[in-house]
Amino acid sequence: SPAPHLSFPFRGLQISSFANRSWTRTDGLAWLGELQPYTLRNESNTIGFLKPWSRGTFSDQQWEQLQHTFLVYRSSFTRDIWEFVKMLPSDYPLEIQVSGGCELLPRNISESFLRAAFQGKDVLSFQGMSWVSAPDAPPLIEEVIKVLNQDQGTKETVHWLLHDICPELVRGLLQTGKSELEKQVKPEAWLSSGPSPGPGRLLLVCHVSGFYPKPVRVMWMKGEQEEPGTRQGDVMPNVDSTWYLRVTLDVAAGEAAGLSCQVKHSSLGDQDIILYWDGNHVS
Ligand code: 7LP
Repeated sequence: SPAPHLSFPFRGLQISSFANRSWTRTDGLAWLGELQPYTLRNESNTIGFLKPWSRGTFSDQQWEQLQHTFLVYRSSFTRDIWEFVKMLPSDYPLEIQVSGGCELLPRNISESFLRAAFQGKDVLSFQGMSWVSAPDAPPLIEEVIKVLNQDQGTKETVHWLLHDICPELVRGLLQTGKSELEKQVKPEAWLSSGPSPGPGRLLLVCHVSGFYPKPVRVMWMKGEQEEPGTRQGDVMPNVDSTWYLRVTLDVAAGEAAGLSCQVKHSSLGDQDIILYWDGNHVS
């Protein structure tokens, strides 16, 4: 099995809650792949570095400038929304979520995005050099867009953050965080039976735990063939920042023997884990 292509999308997230005319808060956080290097809490005026490698290759002076940009943005954003709300027929509480980021692609290309959601629905995004409304955005968003598009300075700053700063930041983080980002931890796997799905039926359960990173493929097999009834659970976190998954199969009691559970994970290379159901797993 070919090693899955490692990709590390960078995503900055902003969560702003406006509870009523006087109570609001804005929190920010950022992810690189599965890891969270930054936080910017409402109570704080400094970007929190959550990893020893969070600085990347930027200088202290560059971080000062970025932090200043985000603090100005946070207070301007909050003031703008108070003003918009006065003009618009919308009522409290308001939730605004903004997400933006980038991903480095092969051939030195990078892809960036920025979009905002209002009350949980996408309403606008930044495309090229201007703000555009999302399909099915409420009409009031057109007014917001008109105002936003008149601010050339902000559009230039957004473009700079998305297309210059973001890819450069990620390039640095991939160097300074390399060992943690490329960490590989092998899963262990075991079989059990679950609650009987009905008379004469068995629920076979294949548990896979302790793996990192998250992508994994687990299948119930009959010989070389994947069993069509295989049901994947959700990948759940362990406390030690590894992952856990269970995959089940509902079979007639007489047909369980000879079935196997196959686990493919990047940490295993080509050495898939294969466990055979031998009838001794009945709980
Ligand atoms: C940085 C520029 O959120 C997500 C990162 C965006 C970084 C933008 C900035 O802070 C604000 C201040 O601009 C003024 O000073 C600048 C220099 O510091 C320039 O000179 C600029 O020309 C000058 O105007 C500016 O106030 C801006 O408008 C802040 C907010 C911009 C913004 N837009 C996207 C998200 C909006 C989502 C709204 C959705 C909504 C709104 C209302 C009801 C429902 C839904 N610029």
